Amino acid sequence: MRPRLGSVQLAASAAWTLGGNDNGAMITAAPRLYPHMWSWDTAFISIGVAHLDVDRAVRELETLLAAQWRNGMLPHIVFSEGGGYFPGPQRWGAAELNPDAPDAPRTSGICQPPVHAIALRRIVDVGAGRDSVERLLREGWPRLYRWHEWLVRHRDPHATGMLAIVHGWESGMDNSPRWDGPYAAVTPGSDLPPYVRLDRGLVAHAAAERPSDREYDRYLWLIEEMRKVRYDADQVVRTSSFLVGDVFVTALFALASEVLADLGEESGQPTWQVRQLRGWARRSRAAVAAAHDPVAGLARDKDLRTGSWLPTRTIAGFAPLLCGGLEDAAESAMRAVLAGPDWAGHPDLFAAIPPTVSPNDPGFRAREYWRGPVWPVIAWLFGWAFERRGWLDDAAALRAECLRLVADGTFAEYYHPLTGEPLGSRQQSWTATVVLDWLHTA
Ligand code: 2M8
Repeated sequence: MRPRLGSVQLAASAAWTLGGNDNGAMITAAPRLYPHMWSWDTAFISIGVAHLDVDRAVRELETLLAAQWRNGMLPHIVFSEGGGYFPGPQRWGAAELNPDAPDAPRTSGICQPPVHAIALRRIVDVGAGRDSVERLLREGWPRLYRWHEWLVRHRDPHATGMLAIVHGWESGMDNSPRWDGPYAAVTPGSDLPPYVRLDRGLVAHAAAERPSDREYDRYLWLIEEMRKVRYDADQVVRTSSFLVGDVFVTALFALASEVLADLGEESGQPTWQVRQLRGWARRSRAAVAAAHDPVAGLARDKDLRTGSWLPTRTIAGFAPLLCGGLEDAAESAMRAVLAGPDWAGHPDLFAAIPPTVSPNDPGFRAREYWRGPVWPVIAWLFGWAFERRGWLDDAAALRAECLRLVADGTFAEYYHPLTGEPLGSRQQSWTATVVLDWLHTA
């Protein structure tokens, strides 16, 4: 029988989890598997921490922003002093190879989805008027603006508004079947330096729950390709054997640019920058709408190396619901698909939450990382966007189902969609923090 904590116990246990992951300098993504700061994890972490201690939430975002590269990129990992994760700073070699990378703290050389403006919004709403929040708006907003500008400048190679990623890790959905096609064209060279994975020893059933060694070879090979061009942003886009227009990242960018524009307007940031953000949001929203496949009813990524649309059906196909932009009929149809028997309404689900891949899909793997399990943090994003779009009943239903899923208090990295079994890492910070946000905003 699964334990089921009440809300007070659940909130206390989430706060305790975060305390345990706090190494003094940062709240790490997870205690054993991820003992460093991950870019989009930190955005979600600061959202939940805002309900416990606004000043600490501000500090988390500030710590991440302080590691911003001089060219504007927000790196996907900010390394803590400790080791315990591969690939670590030596393998990336970012500071040695690129003058824009900070020497301290050490960082990786790629980025992650731009959800940080959403975190700033929540922090401002929870802690408006506090000195720390005012400081974050004054000093953090321009940094976030530069981050968005970096994405437009370097990651929109065809100037369509569709943002490109150069590594599956940049999507945050590492081994999603979305990337199987593009990764098939990545051929690790014989000069791939040897390596030892650390993640396999840290997850109970690594063979079933983590990406395969074959996948890791490709992940590591892409880093070698980037090292060869010294992480020069434009050269990376020209030379990487993986270059994909990511519809989910693009939708998040459109949404976050709109949110950042609102915050800029409210806090007296330069009008031209606010206007520019709205323009970027408009363009990326249009790119997301253009990626909609009217036959399948979902939006697609695009392999920018081959020019082909990628028809793989995953949770990312619902990206237009995050940022809007579809015609009414297409949007209603998409909402019906999300609630229907292939997704959140699948009769065998433990809770009515859309999994990363539909259980009806031949590629569905209930335990395997981004190939089937449920990620509470992704559900949080949809819920947050639904609320913003006025779909309050949908948002409330999703929140209730998520709280049922996580009521065991393990704050797993992800969950088995059919049994609710916790999988991957335990005491994962972003799971604890979205739970806190759900409990505090109910
Ligand atoms: C996972 O990604 C890292 C690589 O960045 C890994 O598997 O080692 C993903 O779930 C990613 O979205 C997340 O940010 C990170 C830390 O939680 O773990």
